[in-house]
Amino acid sequence: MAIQGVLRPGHAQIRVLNLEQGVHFYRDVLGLLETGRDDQGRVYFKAWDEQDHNSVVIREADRAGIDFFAFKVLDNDTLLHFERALNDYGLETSRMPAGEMLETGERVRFTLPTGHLIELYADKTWVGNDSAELNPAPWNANAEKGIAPIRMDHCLLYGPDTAAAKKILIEVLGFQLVERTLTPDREGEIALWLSCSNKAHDIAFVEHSEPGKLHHVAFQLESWEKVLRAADIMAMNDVPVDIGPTRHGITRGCTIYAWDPSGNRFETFMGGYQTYPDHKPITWTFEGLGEGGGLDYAHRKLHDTFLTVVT
Ligand code: M3P
Ligand code: FE
Repeated sequence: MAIQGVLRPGHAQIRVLNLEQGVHFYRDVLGLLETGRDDQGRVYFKAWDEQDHNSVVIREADRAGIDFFAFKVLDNDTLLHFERALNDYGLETSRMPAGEMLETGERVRFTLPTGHLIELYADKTWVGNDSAELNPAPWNANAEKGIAPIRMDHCLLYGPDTAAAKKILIEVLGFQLVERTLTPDREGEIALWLSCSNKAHDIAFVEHSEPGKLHHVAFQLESWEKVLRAADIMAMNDVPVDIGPTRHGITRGCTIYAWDPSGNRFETFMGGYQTYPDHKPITWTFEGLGEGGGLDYAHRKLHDTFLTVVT
């Protein structure tokens, strides 16, 4: 088995200002499947082709944003290994008990220097994707409801000291740096794209003075046609679009950035390339992010909202 350690993004808990409006958006417009509600009032969703019980959890609160972002790890030995490695590195961790989130095992939590709460867990109930276990069809009716992404794919987080967060993800959790954008003086890094797999990224950061901020949670689609169909569905449902449909130069993802009814940005995208542990990181200058097309290759500009609108 080649993929070990941290397997993939597992769940994101997102705050919404109105729960039923949030449910309508995530279930009926984005097209996630509702998989449960708990006694804290949280609503759980999964994308149609995900196998585990949940990947997006929403909670009503008086401000939007992200409560935590989690990665699934291989097994419980791996979870214990990372817990100890984080502690040895000097980071405090705590454990959330099994069942605190529906159908989810114990979670190890820690806070990155950027102010983001990150969780690791090994167990979540397998529910499958509603396809036959024997000789399955390539898709089923769930793949056509709303925008219907395949999976929750990655997030982009804004906060201070992204250099320290990068060090933890690389040195403790085994991520690799795939792309980066330099600061205008080229002395430091203003943005980082990191992978725990061979996706172009599983998590990304932009340097920002306020801690714990969310830029977007991203959802993967199968094709450019489906990205354009997503744009149609957004328009039909009055979803405010930020950028796109276009392509990012960075990661090469073909994308739309848009906002949920609470102002949390989300991304629907397809493509991007595969990375491998022997690849070297790609570097962009600050001008490259804007005029060089890193953010928006078609329009080659740094949209104002990119650096200023976060939740
Ligand atoms: C993504 C992605 C920028 C590139 C962003 C890339 C902000 O969000 O999913 O590929 O330059
Ligand atoms: Fe993204």
